[in-house]
Amino acid sequence: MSLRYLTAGETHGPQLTAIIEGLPSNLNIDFEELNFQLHRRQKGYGRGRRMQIEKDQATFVGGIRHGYTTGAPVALVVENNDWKHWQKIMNIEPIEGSDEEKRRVHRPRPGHADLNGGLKYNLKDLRNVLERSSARETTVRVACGAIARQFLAEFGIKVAGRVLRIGEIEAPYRDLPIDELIEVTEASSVRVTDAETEKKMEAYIDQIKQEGDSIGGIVECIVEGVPIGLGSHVQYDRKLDARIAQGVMSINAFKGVEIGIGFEAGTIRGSQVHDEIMHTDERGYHRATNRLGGFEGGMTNGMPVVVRGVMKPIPTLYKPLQSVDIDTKEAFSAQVERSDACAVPAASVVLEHVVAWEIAKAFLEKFGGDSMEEIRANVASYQAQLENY
Ligand code: EPS
Repeated sequence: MSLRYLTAGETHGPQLTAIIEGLPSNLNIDFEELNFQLHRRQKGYGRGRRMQIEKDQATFVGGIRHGYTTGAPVALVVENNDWKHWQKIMNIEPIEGSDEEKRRVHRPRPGHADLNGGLKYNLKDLRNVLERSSARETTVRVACGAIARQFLAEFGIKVAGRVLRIGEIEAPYRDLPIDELIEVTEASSVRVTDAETEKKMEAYIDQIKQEGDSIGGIVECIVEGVPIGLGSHVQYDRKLDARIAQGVMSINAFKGVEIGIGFEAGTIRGSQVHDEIMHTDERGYHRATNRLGGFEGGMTNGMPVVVRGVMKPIPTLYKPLQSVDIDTKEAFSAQVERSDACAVPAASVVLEHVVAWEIAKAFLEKFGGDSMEEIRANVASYQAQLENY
């Protein structure tokens, strides 16, 4: 059975819940490290007031005993502190009260799921759509990804992320060793690698916020230590780069994904794109460059996996956009809602965890076993096969 998870929960409901199926037994879970990843997602310059209310922590309610997975489904919850302000509005049982008291939403925000979801599910209160479509859900996706990340770390695989652009401000690209990249971006309020860009981005976000607007950007994830041969060329749904692309596109507000140089590959010649093959006793087969971002034929080639994604500006704006009231069909200017002016640094953390998840899933498909011991033995045997090739 392949690794999978499902999530449930609303942004202003009591909690978010995830069930993970397919983890091997005897994986040691570092709870502090997992909560640190949740904390990283909450940070970043440009976040709104909600992040001051939440202190995300995962509580495990199944599948782990004395710090180790048992092979059973892992169930976890992250509570929403903000729920205490929303108990009546989000009540599960029917309650008496006016539309206002229930904070019924009848004015869809352009760029959100509100209108499509309302029409599709025949819901006259668009809150039923927006509560679930909120990016709050990425909290538990990061929790699941953080477990994938700990699994990958057992095999020397490391994951890093960074912000490449926020609106008009592009960060200079610094090629840093992965540990340094992790350290430097962690110290930055906008997850970039230099202080000058950080200052420029902060000032830019302030300006955007002051103007009642929001801004998106481009983020990158790098995964190092991935073995050759995860994914497969033989079937469309086994190509790992394609599965990563799907994962990335499912992150709230993401509108595009690139592997390696991505779209630039359509603007330059083949001789400038493809990575030449080398071999040394020390490194075995490797590539002279890594323009293809660690993938050829839908399979990893042993070079770092490099994935980029673009996030559109958050659609909840203080500056109103034109929309139509679903009760009256009359035009109105969307109402003001609490929001983040910029969530790009947080999105970079989400990207890391979504990519880590897909890689862990493919890793388990290749080296699958029911326990960590069985997987380790399978990895060792494959490594011996590569060495004798
Ligand atoms: C979000 C709206 C804001 C964000 C939220 C995503 O929440 P609220 O409606 O409560 O102000 O803070 O993000 C999170 C809560 C989070 O944990 O990232 C949206 O509409 O997508």
